[in-house]
Amino acid sequence: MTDFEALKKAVETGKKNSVITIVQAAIDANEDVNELLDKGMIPGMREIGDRFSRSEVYVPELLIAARAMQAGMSLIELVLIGSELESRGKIAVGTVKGDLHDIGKNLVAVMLEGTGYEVIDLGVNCDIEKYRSAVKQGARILVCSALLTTTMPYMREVVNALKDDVMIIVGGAPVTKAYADEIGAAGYSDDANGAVKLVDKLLKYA
Ligand code: B1M
Repeated sequence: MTDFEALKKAVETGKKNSVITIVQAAIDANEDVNELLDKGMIPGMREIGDRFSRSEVYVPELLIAARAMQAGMSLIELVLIGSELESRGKIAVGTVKGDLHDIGKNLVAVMLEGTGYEVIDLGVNCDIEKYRSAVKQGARILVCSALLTTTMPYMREVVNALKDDVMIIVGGAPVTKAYADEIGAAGYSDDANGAVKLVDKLLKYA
């Protein structure tokens, strides 16, 4: 059984090899990979973020933790999207203009792929034209992620520009349901599982 505290600490302190070892061992033992995320890896990222807020660590430590997190996520991704599912349609995911945080956005993308959606990953720093390009490629829903209070307002611009063409849903640490309602987004969720449930609901799979 995974030692979630050790996994959390390994992410927090950026011990990439330890993260890989712990995650691979859990996968080999057929453990629930969602628990690895929810009880170990995501709390580890939260902890390093809190320490950053208290000026106990700086950007390099955040980056090292992010690399360790991504290394674990790439193993989990192989499990989540390993099975061939019939496509439920195209969903585009992207972090808004000015924002380079992609771990949460990648998690949403992996969960969507794992449940049968075809994901168009627009990456980070997405302007309206980038989101529009996904609509042209047939995306049925745009998922906008923002992690900074300074970049969150760009979601309103995306919604204003594209809401007549496609459904736009929003999320990310500073985003709230009230904000999503205020800007006229089609929906909000506070985590990756919730994003999948929301997409299922909007496309009437649930
Ligand atoms: Co930055 N950063 N960062 N950072 N960083 C935060 C966000 C911050 C809260 C840290 C802090 O001060 N405590 C703070 C923002 C403060 C604010 O705006 N209120 C901050 C800051 C200030 C900055 C810089 C400005 C620092 C600087 O340079 N001085 C800078 C900005 C760069 C830029 O974007 N222009 C910066 C840079 C970085 C790194 C590059 C070093 C690195 C990112 C690496 C990467 O992403 N590849 C980084 C990191 C790692 C963080 C923290 C520590 C962790 C973020 C993370 O990955 N969390 C973060 C602190 C924190 O979040 N506690 C912080 C784990 C991830 C799984 O959670 O992304 O929230 P999250 O995703 C969740 C949900 O939000 C949701 O699902 C996921 C979980 O299931 N979700 C959605 C996300 N998108 C969704 C979309 C949906 C639905 C759900 O659509 C429907």
